[in-house]
Amino acid sequence: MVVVSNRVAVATDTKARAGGLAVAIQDALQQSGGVWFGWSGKVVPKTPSEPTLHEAGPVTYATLDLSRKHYNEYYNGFANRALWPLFHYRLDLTAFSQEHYSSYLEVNKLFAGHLLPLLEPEDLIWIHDYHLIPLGEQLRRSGITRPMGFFLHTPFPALEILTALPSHRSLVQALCAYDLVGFHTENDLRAFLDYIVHEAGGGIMGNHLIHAFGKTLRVEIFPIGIETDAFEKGGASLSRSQKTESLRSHPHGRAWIIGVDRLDYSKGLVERLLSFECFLDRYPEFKGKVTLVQIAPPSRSEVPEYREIQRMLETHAGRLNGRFAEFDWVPINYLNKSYQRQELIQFYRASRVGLITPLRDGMNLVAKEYVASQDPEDPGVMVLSRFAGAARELDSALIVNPLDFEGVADAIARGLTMPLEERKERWNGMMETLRGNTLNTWRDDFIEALRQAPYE
Ligand code: GDG
Repeated sequence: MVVVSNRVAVATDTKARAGGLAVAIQDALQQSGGVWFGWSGKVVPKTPSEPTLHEAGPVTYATLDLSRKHYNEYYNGFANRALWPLFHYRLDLTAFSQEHYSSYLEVNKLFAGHLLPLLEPEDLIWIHDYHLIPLGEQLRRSGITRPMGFFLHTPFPALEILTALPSHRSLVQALCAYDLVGFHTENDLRAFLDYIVHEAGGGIMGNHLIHAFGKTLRVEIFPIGIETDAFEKGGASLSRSQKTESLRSHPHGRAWIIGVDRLDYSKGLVERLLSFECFLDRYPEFKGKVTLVQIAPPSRSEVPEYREIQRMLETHAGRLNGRFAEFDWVPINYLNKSYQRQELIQFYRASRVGLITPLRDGMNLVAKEYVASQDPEDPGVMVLSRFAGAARELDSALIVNPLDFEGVADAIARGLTMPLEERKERWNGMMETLRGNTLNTWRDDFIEALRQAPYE
């Protein structure tokens, strides 16, 4: 198997440090043998002529440094200032530049060129995410005919949004070079099919197959899961730890509300703080009793829109704390840094409410992690945005519209006062889903579908 993603988690990184997705991919590669190819994360003055290879048992990690120009134009530019906002329905933040688009294509071509010599005749090729959409097409142009799959981790936007991108047609045509394209939800798949039928003049053939741009391919939903077991066990083993105890014995009977998000405008963080302000106004009896802990590790800080969202969050957190805090209580703990996964599990488990309110999200793994970390005998309540892919599966959460601040405020209050029986019932419903569809199920289902290619 050959996996290509923008960033590669080389196995020298300990499993504790690597994210769940990285571990799932590493495990699959360990079983089948293969290559994981992508950007090293390093930026150098000039594009290097060869990738760096690192052998770990049956797996070869091949990473390429990016030149400063490519980093600025491909990564910060087209991927994160055009595709990311557009795919998250933020036309107002979408900055299209022909120059950045050319760099995006150039890097995809560069990756294809360096990947070719590493391919074996029977390889299955699995490419991840919006940074690398044209990679499959580039490989096909070099004569590669073997099965290639692509999974999109972000939402796929509605036709009217996507067509605002000048290069929309070539992008969708590139997607159709794959044998299998996977999305998180029905919504994303529907938007894609809408484009195929109404913009590309293609056809839906049934049985997950479509025909467009002279190619037949399979398109299907594969909702990503988490390592449910690890979060359940992690939560249970931590339940008697000192930290969880101290978090749980809220001073003065206070309850925690938790949010964990990369600092990204798609996560609805400013709107979340405004909803929390609305909650304190509408339900003053909770003043002094509830604290919102918002963990927001910085992300993509070389992109101006990310610096702006950080500035706005600091302003609002400071304003709200100034407005409501007492000498012995602050309403918001805004933590602009990252924590170890075990620590996150403790925060999840100790929090009465998980407040997960993205404005748009492919899936949102935090929502699943919050649920899986709960104490079965005393589970917390999740308030979840209808615009997170996770809301499709976790529909016994309290589903909200993150732009309706009063609605979110009411849901927070309902979560904080929900009787144990109802909390348990809702939690059990969600756990059934999370146990049935884990990260490994997602990975294995995708690979199984890819094995059946080509579909011509
Ligand atoms: C993209 C899509 C889709 C966060 N802070 C810390 C930390 N995290 C971990 C969480 C979770 C992961 O990062 C974030 O995953 P999300 O799914 O919530 O969001 P994105 O990063 O935007 O992911 C998303 C996902 O891809 C998978 O397809 O669900 O829609 O946007 O696992 O726990 N982990 C640690 N410390 C932190 O401070 N250790």
